[in-house]
Amino acid sequence: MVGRAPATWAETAVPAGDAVPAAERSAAELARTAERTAASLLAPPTRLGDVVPAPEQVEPDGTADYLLAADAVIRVSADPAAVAVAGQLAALLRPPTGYPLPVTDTAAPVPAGGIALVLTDETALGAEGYRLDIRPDGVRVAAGTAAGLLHGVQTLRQLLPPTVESATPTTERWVLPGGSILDRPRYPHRGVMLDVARHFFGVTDVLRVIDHLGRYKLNRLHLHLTDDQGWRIAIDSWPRLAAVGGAGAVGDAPGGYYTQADYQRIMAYAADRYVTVIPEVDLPGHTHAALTAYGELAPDGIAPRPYTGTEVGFSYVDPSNERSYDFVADVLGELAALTPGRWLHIGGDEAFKVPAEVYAGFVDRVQRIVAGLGRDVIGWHQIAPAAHVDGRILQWWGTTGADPVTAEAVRRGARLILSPGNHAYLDMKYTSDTPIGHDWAGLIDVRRAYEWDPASHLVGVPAEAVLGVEAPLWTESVTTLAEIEFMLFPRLPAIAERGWSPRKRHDWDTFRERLAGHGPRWARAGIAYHRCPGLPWPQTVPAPRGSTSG
Ligand code: TNX
Repeated sequence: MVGRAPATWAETAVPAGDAVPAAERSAAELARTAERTAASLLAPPTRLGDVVPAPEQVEPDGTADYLLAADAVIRVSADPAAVAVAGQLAALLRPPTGYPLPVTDTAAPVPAGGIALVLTDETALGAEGYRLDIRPDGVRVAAGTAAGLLHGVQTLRQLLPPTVESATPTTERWVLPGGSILDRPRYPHRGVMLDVARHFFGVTDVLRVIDHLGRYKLNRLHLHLTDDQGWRIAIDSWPRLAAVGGAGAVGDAPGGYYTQADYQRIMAYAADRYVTVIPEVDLPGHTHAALTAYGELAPDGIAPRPYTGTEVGFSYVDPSNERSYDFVADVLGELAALTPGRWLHIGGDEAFKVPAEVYAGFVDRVQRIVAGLGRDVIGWHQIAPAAHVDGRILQWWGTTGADPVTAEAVRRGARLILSPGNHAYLDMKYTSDTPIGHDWAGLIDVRRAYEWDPASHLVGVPAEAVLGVEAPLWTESVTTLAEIEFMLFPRLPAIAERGWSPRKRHDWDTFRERLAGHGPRWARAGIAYHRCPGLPWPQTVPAPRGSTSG
């Protein structure tokens, strides 16, 4: 058994080391000890309740810590999806520990020793829940699904010392705090939107964002694939969309687009991590890039020059032209064929130049095209006035907390994803001196990202209509992966906790402590997080790449 860690990390003394006098140790051993000492000083011992998002139930047992040994085995139920999750656990733990951690699928009913991932028929755990038991003689993650097992694995990762984020072997006592966790999500939809249209981000950047979602148990990646400045997905039946419409971006930035093979790589990577990708083709507005490629869709029939500014609301495909519906059907048809998930997002925001009735008629037709493809439609809340179709979802991005038209659409059967601009828009600046970002929806510091309740946010909308939360990152001013990370961290985990944890577990005072404790993990993982003022960041962490001090 492993001794209990001190109550606060400020009390952590430099480890006494083992019994061998320093003079007798090899230089390599000393170096390793020094590294371990530094690592221990950088991070407090992790407690069972230090998880973000906060688990539903946490029962620490100070007598039951588990020490991961060099010869530990990962045992897993003989199910291909569960075995794949065990492989992901091994892939997370092998680099920092240097341990072999073989995966074996000879799971006994109550496996002894090592880490066991067990599929159970415990229905209370639902589609994504898990139960975690940490005892001196072994660790057990149980879930009804492989997705639940993976969430349990992410919790385990957070409970190990921050050096678990190292890419190379580190000398460390790989201790997990003893006790039990029972955990299930509050909402089924917990997402991030990435705008790859204003600035283009390549496949590897998107895969890294998917990893970030996984850390915080988010399960939807909404890709904003098209906008005035760029069209980012190859469509075989309309090849100039990407070839011509994808050439530019905001300002002088290079354009780009995903080939269908690129897109499928993203789909496969996301699927392996139980993240569903929701592709968005923004219609009928935000379509200038498409019009540069196919002038026949423009109201005046003339292809405009590319647009590299950041104004909105000026472009639209012509709703009175039948070719526009061929275009929509072809594009959405190809996307549906490439996308395993159940949803297609049709945008619908800021079509300021299309009269309301014409707009509603256009959205009606596009919704029927989506239904004809066997998918459920999502649109920004501006599509509310259009007819109801089964499974219709509106994404609220307003800042007022009240909208009778959206509430009425909900009464007609629509459900809601909440992305309130004044809490969940991660393109907003943290403070007025944040170097990138907008402020039209206000300044959003971590506390503002955290303190709102999805269930009661929108007046006239019952809690049962809310499917979950989503944090959009528009990229007019975001140009690199480091800038993406700067805007996401530390606010994304705040939104994740809103979406995952039960209402009763939301608490700013404990959240800010838990969150700041993740700083050393992000630093180790090379995440360019924003060390924003107001959080109790451990002071000794070296400033991470690309972050500002605070
Ligand atoms: C509004 S929110 C937009 C986007 C901009 C964003 C900037 C929404 C559905 N449309 O086109 O990028 O503001 O914050």
